[in-house]
Amino acid sequence: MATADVDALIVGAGFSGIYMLKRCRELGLSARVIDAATDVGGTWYWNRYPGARCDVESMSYSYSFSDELQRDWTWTERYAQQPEILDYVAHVVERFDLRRDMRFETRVTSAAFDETSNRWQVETDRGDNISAKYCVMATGCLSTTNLPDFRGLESFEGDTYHTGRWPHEAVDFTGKRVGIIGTGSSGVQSTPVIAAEAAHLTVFQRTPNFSVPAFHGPIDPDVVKMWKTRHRELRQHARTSRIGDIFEVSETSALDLTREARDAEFERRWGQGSFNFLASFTDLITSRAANDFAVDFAHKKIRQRVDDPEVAELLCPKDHPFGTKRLCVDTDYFETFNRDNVSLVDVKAAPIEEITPRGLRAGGKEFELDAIVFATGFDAMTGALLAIDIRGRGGIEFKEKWSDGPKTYLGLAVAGFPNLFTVTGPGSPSVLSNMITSIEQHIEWIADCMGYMEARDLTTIEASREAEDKWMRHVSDVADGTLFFESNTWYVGANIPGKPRVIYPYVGGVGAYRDICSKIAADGYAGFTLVSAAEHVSPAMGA
Ligand code: FAD
Ligand code: N01
Repeated sequence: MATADVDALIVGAGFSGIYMLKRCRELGLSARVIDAATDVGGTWYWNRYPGARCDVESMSYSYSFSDELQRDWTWTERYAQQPEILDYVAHVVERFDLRRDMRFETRVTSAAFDETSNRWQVETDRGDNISAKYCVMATGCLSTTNLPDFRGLESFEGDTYHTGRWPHEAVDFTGKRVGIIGTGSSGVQSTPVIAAEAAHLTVFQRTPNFSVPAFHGPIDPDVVKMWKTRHRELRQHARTSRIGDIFEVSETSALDLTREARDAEFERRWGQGSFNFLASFTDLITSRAANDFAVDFAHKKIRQRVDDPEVAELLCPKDHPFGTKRLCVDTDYFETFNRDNVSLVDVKAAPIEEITPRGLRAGGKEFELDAIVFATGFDAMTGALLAIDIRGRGGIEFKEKWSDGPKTYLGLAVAGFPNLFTVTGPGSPSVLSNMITSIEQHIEWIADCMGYMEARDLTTIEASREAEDKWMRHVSDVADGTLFFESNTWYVGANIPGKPRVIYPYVGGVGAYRDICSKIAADGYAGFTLVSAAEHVSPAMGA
């Protein structure tokens, strides 16, 4: 592919890129997918750490676009493990014969919009030069790992791992003293599994996290039967819901009930596992008073699960409202701290000073370790996009345009960057939802848009600056009505030094967002400028 000319160039071979390719084919467009990985899967290719699995239930965490696919594929567990999800992704790719238009072990390094040809010129680290009418960034919200700049890291004589770049070979911690830094979803999932294998596990915790029990196990055959017979109705429900899944929606404020009634409802939801608890009341994310009830309830649960009261207190999150940092869903996370071979170190009180050849020093004390696991997360939502040198009209750079925080129209398009689409980009619900629902909505919207353009012989579509500004104000206004800014999280860019402090996802909900996007399309892509070949005047002609 040293030089190529395609209708659509798609960056990323995860759930997004795979479905985008399928939809491009259906439109009769030539398309290529490029990924830096050696194979398909995106998140599920890179995150192979012990205990990695989805925490949206398997039946929902899968494509809905094909009735046959949904009927034929059967998950084995309530929350599928990483290898099973990867098998599923590979199955989809083979089933729809998508692999022949994919290229791996290739990183897209730059994409520049050529105003003369009205096409994107894309370059890779292998020297490819691809010309494309459309450029779809399916680069993932959580694909650029964050490895903090720990002093002395290079000097460590043991093994180091990042959860988001886990090796393909089996890692054996038997007999080893392992340290894990990070207590987000990756840390919470891997800690119990590593603890069961290692001689000793030290968990270095800066901020404790709220976590709800998964109640994980083999998938219930009745649930499978229900989904297989009612999948159209259930998926439609998910698409119009707030978080892209089929939770029972509460219509009650936590403030309207007596303490007994409120706790009974919390208890019922807790017992259902996963994100059901977050949907207990209408106002957990908008009212501090309502949220405090959830905080108290979750603290009570931690104290019940952890034997040592001092350790339990350390594990109780007290500096942020419930659900404003990505909620974890765990299997035996808190109980793991009851094991003799596990210790918890508070690195907020005594920060990590350096990595040493023999371990890690925090608060003046050296912890001797044979291996360190960095469960330190990602440069979320913008990291992968800003790692590519993207230049739009007049050579304007993405980096420059987003220096104060991302600016998009609907999280899908960027003014000054015609025919470029960002799948689940900043300013869309993406990471605050069942992402497969959000991915499908974006891909279908983009494909419909491409179809609209092709049918009318249009050359470019570009978000207007006014529409973009208005959308960003809306994204910010909606977030202002919530508790999200009360947390130091990657949702607001707080985990990466120097990252602009704004709200990255759209918190208005999946269903409401879908309606907005659909209306914009139905109105002839309101807020976008669409130009036909005949209307384009070459800049070379001095227009
Ligand atoms: P990704 O899967 O991230 O794929 C993006 C791909 O783009 C990657 O393969 C990357 O290599 C490639 N890429 C990026 N930049 C370049 C470049 N410049 N050149 C070439 N290739 C490039 N979401 C949920 O809704 N439910 C869950 O239960 C859930 N579990 C998760 C568990 C983990 C461990 C993680 C990290 C995330 C989880 N997510 C979950 C979010 C998950 O990222 C999405 O659900 C989904 O898999 C994203 O798919 P994607 O195709 O958009 O992006
Ligand atoms: O990353 P995170 P993650 N010193 O950013 C700590 C999805 N996901 O990979 O909170 C000490 O959440 C940091 O501490 P603090 C999901 O969307 C889903 O776990 O910043 N500690 C934090 O504890 C999730 O939200 C699943 O104080 C440092 C941790 O590292 C997203 O991916 C599974 C530090 C990072 O937590 C990211 O999750 C996995 C430092 N210098 C991931 N720097 C499912 O279950 C960072 N930390 C579906």
